[in-house]
Amino acid sequence: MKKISCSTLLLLLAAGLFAQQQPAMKLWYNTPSGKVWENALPVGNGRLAAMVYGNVEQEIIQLNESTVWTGSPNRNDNPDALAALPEIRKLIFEGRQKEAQQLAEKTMQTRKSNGQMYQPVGNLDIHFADHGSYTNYYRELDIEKAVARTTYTVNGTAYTREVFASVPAQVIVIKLGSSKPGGLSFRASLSTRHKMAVIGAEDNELIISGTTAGHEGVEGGKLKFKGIARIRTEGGTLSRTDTAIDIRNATSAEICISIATNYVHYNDLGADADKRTGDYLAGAWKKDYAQLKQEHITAYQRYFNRVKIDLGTTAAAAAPTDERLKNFSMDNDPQFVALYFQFGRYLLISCSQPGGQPANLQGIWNGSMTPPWDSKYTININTEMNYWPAEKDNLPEMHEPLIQMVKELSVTGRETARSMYGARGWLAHHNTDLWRITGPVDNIFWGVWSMGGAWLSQHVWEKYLYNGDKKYLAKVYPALKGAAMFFVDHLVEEPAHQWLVINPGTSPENAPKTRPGVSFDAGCTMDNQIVFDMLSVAIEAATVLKTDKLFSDTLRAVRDRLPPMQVGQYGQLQEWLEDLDDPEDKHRHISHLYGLFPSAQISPYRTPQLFSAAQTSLLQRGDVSTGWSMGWKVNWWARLQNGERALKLISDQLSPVGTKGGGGTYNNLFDAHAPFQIDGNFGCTSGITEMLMQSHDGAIHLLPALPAVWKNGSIKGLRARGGFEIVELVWKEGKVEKLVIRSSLGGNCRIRTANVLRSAALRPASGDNPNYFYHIIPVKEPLISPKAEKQPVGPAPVLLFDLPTKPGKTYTLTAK
Ligand code: FUC
Repeated sequence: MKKISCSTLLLLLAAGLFAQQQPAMKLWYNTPSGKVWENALPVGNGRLAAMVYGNVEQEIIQLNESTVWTGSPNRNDNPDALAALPEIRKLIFEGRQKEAQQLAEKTMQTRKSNGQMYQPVGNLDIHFADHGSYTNYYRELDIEKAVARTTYTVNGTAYTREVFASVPAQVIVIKLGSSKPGGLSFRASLSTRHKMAVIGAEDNELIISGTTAGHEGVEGGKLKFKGIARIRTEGGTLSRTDTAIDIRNATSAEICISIATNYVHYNDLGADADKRTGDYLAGAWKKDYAQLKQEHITAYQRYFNRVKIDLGTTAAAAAPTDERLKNFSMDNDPQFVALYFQFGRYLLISCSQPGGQPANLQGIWNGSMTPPWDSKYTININTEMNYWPAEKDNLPEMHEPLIQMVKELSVTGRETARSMYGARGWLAHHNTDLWRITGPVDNIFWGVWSMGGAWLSQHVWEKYLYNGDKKYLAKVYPALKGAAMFFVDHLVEEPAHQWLVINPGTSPENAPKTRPGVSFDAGCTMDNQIVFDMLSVAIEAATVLKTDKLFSDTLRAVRDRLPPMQVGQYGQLQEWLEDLDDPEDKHRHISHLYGLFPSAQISPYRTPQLFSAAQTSLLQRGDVSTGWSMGWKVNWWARLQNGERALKLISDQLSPVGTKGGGGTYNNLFDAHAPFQIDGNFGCTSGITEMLMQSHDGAIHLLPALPAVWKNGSIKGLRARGGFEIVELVWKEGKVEKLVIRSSLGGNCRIRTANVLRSAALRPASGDNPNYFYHIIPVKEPLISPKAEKQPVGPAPVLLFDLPTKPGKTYTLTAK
């Protein structure tokens, strides 16, 4: 038997004790948030959200409602684009990119709104007069229940507070308790920074009502919001000032917060905010706290409990969350990765619910009236990243708001296609907002990027690859068709090779070193890759739905004329049509690796040269960067089947903000760009999943990028393309021990793994995977610079098995 040292034994004992005493799925702290928003804990129900500070004397519950945005229905196209477009294209093809960009600044960039701002509603402030000195302080966010809790003791009396945001009740609920009967006294009031809002108190209610302002020339005063915080107590007295409610000597109190707006959709503000707020409150008020809490937990766990993860637990897991964050890159704390992974799922459930708004740059949590980048939707990476975990981490319902947004953009973007490009179909540029604007915004360097709608459309198709639901596909098909149609009209022939390219295009937010400040170009690699995927998706969707045969033929003919990917002089995947990459470039965007992830164009098995070139590009760009960039890198390293490097990126990202010289993570585990941006949370959650299971490139790949320190573990409930659910995946000493897989659609289940698996029906795989959801759309052979050295990075050897499945059946495979 292997000898275990004394210290290891102690460590194991501590870990064991910890596992018994403390459920692992909590963020917890021994100190209040103070004034720091990024210390506070987020709760949300997809429409309402709160940041809970857990301060003792002066508690702050910062409130959001997802449709409280500045402005009103508006468009921001620049119709001068159409006349200028031929000249802009000509200048670019002549190599006069700078002049093209200058002309576009005058003619293409919006002269109207650069997008509106997502704003907070205000705060519920709760003042506890005599709680200046306290002991036993503790606060937590239990992500298994979606409840935030604060406890402490003052003069021998234990105080508790709980906060949650309920989906079924559509309110935020707060319970304040005291261990001593009559021991609870506080003053509650609302505050806001909205200029056009009034706050008052009536009976047992604090009330706020107002409208948001205009911004960037778009009319304000139209988006109406209303909020009510209603209080009831057990014992004690209630009194009022004009704007505050005082509770004296109660034993406990409940505060129910209802907020609503008049927003119906991007073009309709016809709802009655007062009635909505009142109706939600009336419904919730009929139930007592225990019932509201139980219904909330049940609704939440319906989603959350689908996935369980165990990467092992060490003694490091016993420390408070902020300590673990500080220590993560030094310690071995695999449970922290599991917690962070599940926190990503918690956040998605809490900020993106069917029927609501998609997660914006901050999800749904924003405390600022002028948030960074307006807290809108940046669709050249950030919004897409928010939804990478949705399907594979078994939260397909949470994807719905994004799918709905694509449908809406496919309407608003039609006019942009027509008026700016003279094209059929639709597009969105690199940003949108609550009003579904589709014109170019912010800055000429990044605004004129016509691919936002097409990238988002990939999500619409991906959803079908997971659910196989043709009725769903038929409903979304018009949006997919329109996004592809736009390219048929918008692509132009470039003079050197007669390839069809996007002109003007950019490689998002980057420019070649030789052209500082000039991002304008034609045929940028990411543009080519997205066009390839968009045309392919429309062809596939039409084929599945048995429609539009002629249109599909047109799309195929166009697709055949797209540029191939190219390997440049340094062995890198070229970012631009010409070999302009700088191996010292550390830019946060590595857009051309879209082909590696989230797309599946680059494969170690099918396109080894591109696979190797993608790795070279990634190595050249380096590791530490903004939070979201590191989150993307975790996914890339997982796709490159390098678990150690993926873990290194996780540890760079899970470092206290700024300590590694880039982004990082705040104490509340929000990702830091910096500032806070939620994309990195979701990107990393997706990356952790990709390390354990991938389902593209012809097969379900088990443990493609497992780092050595996660050598024993299990995951339950992941989803794979083709309607498969990984009911359970268990591994020991780095090898798959057991796989339980459920098939909802039937068909061949091809499994890629490093070790032999057994079950009665399992056979060695042969030929192409006959399962439609795994069929491969080959890309063109790459062009390779004669200067590029051969850099083979072969993937680890793997085995392939085929398992014929029937719908609704579950199969168990084991190593022995
Ligand atoms: C893109 C990124 C920035 C930031 C912003 C919201 O413009 O390049 O880093 O994430 O979106």
